Amino acid sequence: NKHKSFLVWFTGLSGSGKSTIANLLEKKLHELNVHTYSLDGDNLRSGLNKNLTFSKDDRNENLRRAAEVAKLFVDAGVVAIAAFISPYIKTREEIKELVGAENYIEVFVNTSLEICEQRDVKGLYKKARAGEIKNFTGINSVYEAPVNPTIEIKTPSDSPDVAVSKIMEVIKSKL
Ligand code: GGZ
Repeated sequence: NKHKSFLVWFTGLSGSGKSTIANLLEKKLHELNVHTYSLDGDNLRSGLNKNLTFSKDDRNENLRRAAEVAKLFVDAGVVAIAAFISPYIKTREEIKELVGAENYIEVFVNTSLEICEQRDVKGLYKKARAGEIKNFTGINSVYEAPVNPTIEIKTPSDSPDVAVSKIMEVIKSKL
């Protein structure tokens, strides 16, 4: 049961639900005996990328390294799942080029800033509003929404289950 491998790249604001959906997608793929590896700000910024800040240059370097690592997994036959804010259109285009357009599935988790800020799971929006965090995406750093993502998830109207169904619909022919 050898499957093809590719990269599912989630983009969206902090607190948009990227990780929740990515984790549920991973669970679903495991049920289908598909090998996956998940990359996100938490596991990369605490190790490989711990020297990087949230300046534009450092975000781009964070994402470049993430994409290079994802590419290694894709080369190894593993489905790579990446969940990063990845706020710039140009950077996402570079990632697509790096892994190859045929291997790149972009999932835009479209949750409004208002809702992300209401949720404020980690209290970071509050800190950003208070000026305690500089360059916080959506507050004082830009988020460039995808114009033509492979898949767009709208939360909270799309539940995590619905989101995973939408993604599965697109990737099932690749498995
Ligand atoms: C955005 C920040 C910032 C700033 C810390 N801006 O909700 P979280 O906590 O877990 O998700 C955010 C995470 C974003 O890291 P990424 O590697 O995904 O970002 S990027 O793609 O732009 O490189 C948030 C936390 O890091 N965080 N400071 N200033 N998010």
